[in-house]
Amino acid sequence: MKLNTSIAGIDFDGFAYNACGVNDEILKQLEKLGDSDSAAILLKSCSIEPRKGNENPKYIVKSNLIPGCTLNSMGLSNRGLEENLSYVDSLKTTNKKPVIASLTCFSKEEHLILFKAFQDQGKADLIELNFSCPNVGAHGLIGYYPELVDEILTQLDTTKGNIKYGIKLPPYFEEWYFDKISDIILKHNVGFISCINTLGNALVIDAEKESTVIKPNFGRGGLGGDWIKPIALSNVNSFYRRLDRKISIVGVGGVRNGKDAFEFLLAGADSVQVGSAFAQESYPIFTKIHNELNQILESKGYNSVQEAKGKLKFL
Ligand code: RRO
Repeated sequence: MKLNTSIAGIDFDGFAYNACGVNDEILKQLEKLGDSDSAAILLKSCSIEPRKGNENPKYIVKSNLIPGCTLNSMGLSNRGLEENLSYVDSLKTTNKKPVIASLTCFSKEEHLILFKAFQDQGKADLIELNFSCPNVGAHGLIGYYPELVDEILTQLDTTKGNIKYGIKLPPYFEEWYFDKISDIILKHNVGFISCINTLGNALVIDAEKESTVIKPNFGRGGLGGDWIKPIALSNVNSFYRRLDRKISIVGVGGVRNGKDAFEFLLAGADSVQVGSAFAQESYPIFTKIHNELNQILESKGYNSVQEAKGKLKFL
């Protein structure tokens, strides 16, 4: 069975692709994604200027202290706007897969400049605005300030090009956030949402060494992987019930196998991104997830991902 889907009107040949921030900072890694079974190529969030990011150690990929999870405080390391524009250009000449640019910022103005640059270039298939980086101070988490989300989306000039955009959201835990953010999404021309980003400011302690495990920010960073899947599923479904099928939903958080992907599909996702499991299991993870999801759908008598979407039963 084909696991094809579509996000904001762009066709995807598969259901799973890389989550932002994992093996997507330089062209060589992005080209490898092109050669893999990843359904798309998502670039690392970029700022206008290149950034080295935080001090090492800043990324725990595998540890018995957090089995199945990762902890990062990369601090938005990226090669900057010019380099990322050239990556998109190069990937679009060598690849058929959708290429997704990701933008992040320290100010509203930076978001508007970055957005305009990718719109003017006109080569990326989609643009993901990262409103949820947990590692760059209070201002990084735009998603927790609905008025600021509304303001940025109001000021984006979407008339110049026709690239659809979406927003990457932080995990929410309160009903009013889902109501408020959904209203804003429906009010603007948002094509998709990706939820969730890592769980911010998590502290992992090595009891034996009586120490933190990463250096930045008093040892705190974004937690990803197995432990955050229930929160990601709840965010996907909370938006799915409010967005009235008008907006594509990309589920991210703890997807490591076909069953995880199927759970996100039941919750209402149109596709999934794979972060921690991709960091831990590398490029074959996409083939594995697609094969397993295929088997599950076939065994349950579904003929496409669309047939199973949002079919979660409530007790
Ligand atoms: O670079 C990072 O520290 C980072 C980003 Br931009 C993000 O969106 N999420 C994350 O966990 N780390």
